[in-house]
Amino acid sequence: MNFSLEGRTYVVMGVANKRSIAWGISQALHNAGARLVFTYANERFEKPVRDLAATLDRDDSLFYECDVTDDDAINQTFENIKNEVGVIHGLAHCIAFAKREELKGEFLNTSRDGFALAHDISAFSLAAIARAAKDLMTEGGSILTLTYLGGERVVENYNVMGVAKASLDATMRYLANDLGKYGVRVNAISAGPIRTVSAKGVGDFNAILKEIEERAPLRKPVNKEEVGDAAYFLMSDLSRGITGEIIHVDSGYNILG
Ligand code: N5H
Repeated sequence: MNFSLEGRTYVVMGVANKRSIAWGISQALHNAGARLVFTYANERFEKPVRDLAATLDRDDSLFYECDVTDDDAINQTFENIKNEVGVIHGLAHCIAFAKREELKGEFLNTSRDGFALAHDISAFSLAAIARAAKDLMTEGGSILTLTYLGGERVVENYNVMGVAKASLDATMRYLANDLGKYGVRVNAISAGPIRTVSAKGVGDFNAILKEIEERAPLRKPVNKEEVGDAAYFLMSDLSRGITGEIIHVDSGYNILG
């Protein structure tokens, strides 16, 4: 069995900075020998992504802007990737968005357009991307998305993003069912709280981490390297029997009542 990812190419969508879980995933896949293709939402993220990729000891990474709210942009991006590399072996979807003002207070106050926007970017985009990426996965593949416990149960302040994650989880399972016959697996990692750009502006993040330190079975928050290693497992042949699954990389926090 092949533990190495040498000779394989993986698309990573959603690196924002060095703290990003997407960057932890990129590093783990790179260390396993993979070639990486990065996509970013708009030009604001181009330089940070290129600068981070430049720290990797290989120079064949590729970079594409991809606005996931735009079907034409998605199709064009994967057309470009196809023309450049031909085949991809996996994709990490590390993309979510909700209006900052709807990530506090009561879910009850969620707006119609805020609900639609959160679902469009955080859940539907996985389906749109899977459809475009499937044609490049001619040797089978592994699609991975990032979810959070707030999609399974109520987590204070997560609000519309929790509802979008529930949709993402179901989207992941339906895609796993559709794509299994092509040898393409689709899974999610449910990471514990990590201080990323997503968590920026979350007032009581210290309190959230303290709760993990006191109550999670492993008594410590997880880091992006731990998520990266689980992603490597899901991208490798070691996980060849797993699809439609949510793997919690959260120090065991989700088992608590
Ligand atoms: C219960 C919590 C704390 C509440 C935090 C919710 C975080 C939700 C994630 C979304 C993706 C954050 C988000 O959309 C922020 C935007 O409104 C503003 N930020 C941006 O526009 C920046 C510049 C760009 C880069 O961000 C995006 N997304 O495009 C959950 C926490 C304990 C765990 C957590 C932080 C979960 C998570 O889903 O990230």
